[in-house]
Amino acid sequence: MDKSKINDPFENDRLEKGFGEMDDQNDPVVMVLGHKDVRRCAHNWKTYQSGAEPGRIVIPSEVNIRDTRQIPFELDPPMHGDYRALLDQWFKRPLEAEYEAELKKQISTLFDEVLTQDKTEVIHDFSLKLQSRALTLLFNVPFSVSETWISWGTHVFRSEATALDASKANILYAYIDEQIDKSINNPGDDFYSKLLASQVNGKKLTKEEIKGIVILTFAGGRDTVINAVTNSIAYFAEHPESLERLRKEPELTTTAIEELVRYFSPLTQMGRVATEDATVCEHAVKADTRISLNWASANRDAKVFENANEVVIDRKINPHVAFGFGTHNCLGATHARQILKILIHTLIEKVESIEILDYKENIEDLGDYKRKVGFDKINVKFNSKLN
Ligand code: EMZ
Repeated sequence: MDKSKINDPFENDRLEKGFGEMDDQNDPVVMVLGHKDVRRCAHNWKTYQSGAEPGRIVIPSEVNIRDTRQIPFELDPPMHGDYRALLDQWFKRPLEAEYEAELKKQISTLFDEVLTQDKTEVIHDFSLKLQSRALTLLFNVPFSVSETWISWGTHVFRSEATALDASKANILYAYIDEQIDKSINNPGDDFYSKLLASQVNGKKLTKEEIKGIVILTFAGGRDTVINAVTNSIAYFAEHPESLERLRKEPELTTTAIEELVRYFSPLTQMGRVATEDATVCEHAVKADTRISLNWASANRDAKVFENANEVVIDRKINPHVAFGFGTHNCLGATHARQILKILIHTLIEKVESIEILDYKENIEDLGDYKRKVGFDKINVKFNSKLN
């Protein structure tokens, strides 16, 4: 029953001192580990800023492979709010009935594909396809475009050989430039055209700003969604009793999703840069050094979550921070939650059981801390409900 488990390597340090330390390309990070402290620091955007050098608040830092500022997440208030207000409308579209119906169709078709197979490699043959195909709805572009996105693999900045892959990043940048130019010449109903026609504070967005928004849309919800989907499949493979419970009580789905997202915490942490000398958990943090808001650790804080290391699918009170906290909470959360909801509903409808055949874990290396975030590969057999 251990295959779907996600460890919590931060527990000791969270209990003993409340923070952890790691190096990242000679730019050290003080990780804030407790739920209360994470929320407090996330709130304090004046001292812990997001609008630092582009790429620096990401861990591993992307300063060497990216000059474009990702918007809105690498901006601070009040500018952040101005862009966020524009984007929020677009990113709430997954709640529309037509969008939901299309997503349902996509996920249903994908299940029909894998249910005929003796063996399915979930990452590449299920989750990556699901994520890329669903993204065509968010971009409002033709379904066929997803083929190109699938060919980029699970992360747009990382490859198997290297944690930061500049040549891979350049493929994405060139692609986005091309799509923006296409929409300039031939405007339509797609996301690029929408952004080109938008204004923030009475000014049209620049091409560079649009590029920053689009990079975030591609990169921010990619490996995170893929891991959330894959980890959910692994969890239901090992916990048929949870699948049965949801079959009987489908109204529990929303609660179950929040719990799975808390437990998996697909994005371990997000950085901030201190604008002044500060103190975190009695630990001095110098101006212009980094802290991180460790969502994964906060989500296992026993002061807040009873049985924090277990998936309790009917957990009643669940103030998790898996989608971040405060003004920067995840822009793609509505889309991600819809994906997981339809994934679970379709699973209930079509799948009897899932067997894990073999797998290789994906372990994030954070110096002293090794955290499983999901799988590099995992072969399963999906058994159809009609059999
Ligand atoms: C950045 C980040 C955003 C970063 C909410 O997270 O996700 C990472 O996967 C990307 O590499 O560039 O978009």
